[in-house]
Amino acid sequence: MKKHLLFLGAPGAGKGTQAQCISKDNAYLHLSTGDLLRKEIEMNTNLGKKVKDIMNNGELVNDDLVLEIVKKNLEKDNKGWILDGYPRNLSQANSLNEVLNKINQPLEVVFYLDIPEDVLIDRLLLRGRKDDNKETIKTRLKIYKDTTEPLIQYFKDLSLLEYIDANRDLKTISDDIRQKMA
Ligand code: B4P
Repeated sequence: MKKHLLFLGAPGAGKGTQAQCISKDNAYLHLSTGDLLRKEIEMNTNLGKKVKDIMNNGELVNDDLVLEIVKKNLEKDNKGWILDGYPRNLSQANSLNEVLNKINQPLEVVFYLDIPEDVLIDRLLLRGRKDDNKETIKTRLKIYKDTTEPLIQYFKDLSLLEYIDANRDLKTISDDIRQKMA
């Protein structure tokens, strides 16, 4: 059973939803950079104050800030982990690689949740989080295409990529992921 997983996909593809479900099953650490950053905003920490406007505009938070959070959390004792929403660009992917080499916990599989754009826009508008409005979604999708999408080829070249059709019901998707984790 694979225990070092990464979920990749456009905003609203369902990375958080699936990562939560799979991490619960296996008592893995669910490391969502989006959730961790939102927590900092909620607690009004210095970091939270720095990232609030950036996130509400749908832009990416500074690489070094996110890396700090990821490192701190990966050091926690765990049975396995799921990275959700990290890395989001090539520089973050390289930093992650260095961190994982140091702790000797190599990535075993990357699940790429693929979904048509119109479906994810509808999903996000329905969810209605602060950054789920038409204007911000447009920004997030553009950043995704420009900076995150190249990671699909990056992980494919490393033979880590598993394609998941994310335009199905929740259970069918999780069953597919579980099967590919075995
Ligand atoms: P994230 O928190 O990562 O959120 P996301 O990409 O919008 O959503 P996700 O794909 O997890 O979708 P979800 O399961 O919730 O990022 C938010 C912001 O944080 C970024 O814009 C950025 O500013 C910042 N950030 C995060 N990581 C960063 C990093 N590494 N570097 C820099 N900045 C970073 O699903 C969406 C909706 O669809 C939900 O309502 C869900 O219920 C529904 N849904 C899911 N699966 C479904 C299905 N199969 N059928 C029907 N509905 C479904």
